[in-house]
Amino acid sequence: MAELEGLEFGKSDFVLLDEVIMEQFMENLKLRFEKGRIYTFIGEVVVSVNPYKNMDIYGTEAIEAYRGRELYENPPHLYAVADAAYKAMKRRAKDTCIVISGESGAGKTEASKYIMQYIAAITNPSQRAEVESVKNVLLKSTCVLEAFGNAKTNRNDNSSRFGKYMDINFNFNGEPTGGHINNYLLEKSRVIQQQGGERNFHSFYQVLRGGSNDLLGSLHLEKDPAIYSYTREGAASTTSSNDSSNHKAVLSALKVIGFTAKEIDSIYKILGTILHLGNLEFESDGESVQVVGAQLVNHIAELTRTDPDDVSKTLLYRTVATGGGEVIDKGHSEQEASYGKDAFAKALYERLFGWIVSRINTVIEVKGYNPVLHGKNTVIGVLDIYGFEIFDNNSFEQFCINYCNEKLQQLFIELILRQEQDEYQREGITWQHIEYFNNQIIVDLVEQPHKGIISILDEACLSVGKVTDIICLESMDTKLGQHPHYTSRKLCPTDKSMEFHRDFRIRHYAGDVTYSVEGFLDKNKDPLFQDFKRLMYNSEDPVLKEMWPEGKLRITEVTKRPLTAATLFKNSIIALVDKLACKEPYYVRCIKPNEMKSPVLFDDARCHHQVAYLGLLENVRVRRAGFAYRQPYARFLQRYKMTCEYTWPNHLMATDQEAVKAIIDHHGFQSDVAYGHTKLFVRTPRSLFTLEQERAALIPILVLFLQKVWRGAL
Ligand code: AD9
Ligand code: MG
Repeated sequence: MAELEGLEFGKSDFVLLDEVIMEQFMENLKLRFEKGRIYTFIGEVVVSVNPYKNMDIYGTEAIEAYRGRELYENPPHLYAVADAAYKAMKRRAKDTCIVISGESGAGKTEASKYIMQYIAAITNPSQRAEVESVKNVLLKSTCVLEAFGNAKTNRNDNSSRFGKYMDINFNFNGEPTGGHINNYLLEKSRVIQQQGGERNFHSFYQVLRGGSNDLLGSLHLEKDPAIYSYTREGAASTTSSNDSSNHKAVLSALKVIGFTAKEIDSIYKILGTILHLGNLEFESDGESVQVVGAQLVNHIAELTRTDPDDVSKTLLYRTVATGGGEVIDKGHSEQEASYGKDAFAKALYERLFGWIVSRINTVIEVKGYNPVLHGKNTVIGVLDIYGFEIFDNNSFEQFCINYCNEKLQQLFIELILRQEQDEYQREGITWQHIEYFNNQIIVDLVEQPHKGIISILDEACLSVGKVTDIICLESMDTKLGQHPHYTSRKLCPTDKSMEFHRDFRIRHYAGDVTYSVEGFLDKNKDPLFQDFKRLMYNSEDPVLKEMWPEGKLRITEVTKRPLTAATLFKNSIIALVDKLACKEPYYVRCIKPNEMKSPVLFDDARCHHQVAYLGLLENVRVRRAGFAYRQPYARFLQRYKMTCEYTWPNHLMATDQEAVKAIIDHHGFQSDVAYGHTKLFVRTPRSLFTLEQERAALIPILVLFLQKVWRGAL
């Protein structure tokens, strides 16, 4: 429970609500938002409302106020939760994690940055150079990954288009010794196409608008993003950040992290290649297909350090192995060639992104660690992943993103309950189970082997013969038609809001989303002609070559069918959840106050909806139905001993627990508490209010008394 702020700011912890009902929850949330109090606790969970304006609550002074303090000693803040995770890790040698969730634009990425900044600020007081360097790389990596992995969407100007989980490793002294970043499914379809009003990844606009004339000259690029097919849609849309100055920041961050000049050069050459690929066109004379504009092919060959003839050939032909083991070149149709180059552009970007992440990982990985010499190495994990999203047109990417959010919601429910149950069990206290909506049913709808949507998609992708998106949808309709969270227009003809034969709808925990099935199979299969892989593997640029190791296989050697995109994603998210589940979790639940990015608008209905689906009310109930407040005996005694004559200034009892019991008995709170092995548990906040009020009233009297003692008046 946080230190009581003035009542005009509302309740700083939702467990202090008089009644745990939606009206009171919303009233408190709104009041606090309007008063500029964007954070509120539910016990150890921080509920955060995006302020959409700069707040004067971060930085050195604030960090100092939270450093090493207990949660209830300061107003709610991200720093408080970061400190709690850090303290638990340090004091109890526990691996902890901070999971930041909420829908797109709710403030997760900003929160993760403040948390990282806090952890960096409170560690390494002796400024050891190697620790400083690890911290610096961790902080700078954010800037680079945002440039390459974020983009403007219609929900958020700086939307994360990849999931990020960062482990920070600490030595027994609590100093960071390294880290590791896992990235999850980059939304690579954005490289070639964006919805109206959206942009491609920031990196493209940054290099075009901020790159020096020399750099752009060497890449054969012009400054204007409208010239390039892949950046045209977003060329006119503005974001709150400045592409040109961000380019310089990214360049400097790359250098600080330790990317060599050659590597940086390769990164920009790949961006240039992608932009040129976007402008390639093909024409057919009825017999064969040609590239329009040989100049672009030359640019691509130059930037990728490959032979122009090889580039042309790869764009226009594919090598196929015949049944007899023969290898022939088969010419593409115009459509195939165009499809092939788009797939190549997407793959180039995805590989680039993956390579950047792994390159950062090699710099920050813990080196020379020896558990015998260095003691237990502990970890704080920070998860910032793309939030739940609903667009006008939702495709395969939204399906994956929303499935991932279902999994995280599952984890929240389980961990929050499990954590409580564990604590009561550990402390020898009995408690009553609380009902909550378990979204496992939706998780199963998506991921269940043989029956779930991913399985059905995979089956369609792997079957021989032409299976279209529509045929796949029919299969889903047949198999899932009865599922309470699945609807198709075909099965529910009265629902006019869906297309008759193209859409299906999932009733997600956070709302209904209608997905257009068009493109699902292709995105799931994610094909790329082998010839592109071989072209890249044969590049003279060692960086590029390193990104395409499987290009060394000859066509006859490629036999294994790769896993589909959805299955790969599912496996990675299951692994992520396992990783999180074995750590002590800390939660930040972000809420988006409105759709207009306004700092003053609290849209009641939108906020109400988020509070409901995030299960925040249940969270308060769980926290309260058990015990709203718990504290180790020594700390409780320290704070309230002045309210009881038997404990002030010191007690004579055998244990702190007995002294605490004396305070509780003195106030008549016996029926409101339970005694654990190491902590006191208080059921309702009222008893605590009384103690707090009494303490507040006593402090001035005590101060006066002490002053008199010092002056010798007594
Ligand atoms: V997404 O799922 O990646 O699309 P996020 O990450 O939840 O989303 P983000 O952190 O990017 O949202 O926040 C969106 C915007 O809100 C930021 O670009 C800021 O302009 C604004 N924001 C969020 N949090 C804060 C804050 N604590 N202070 C000021 C904020 N502005
Ligand atoms: Mg984000």
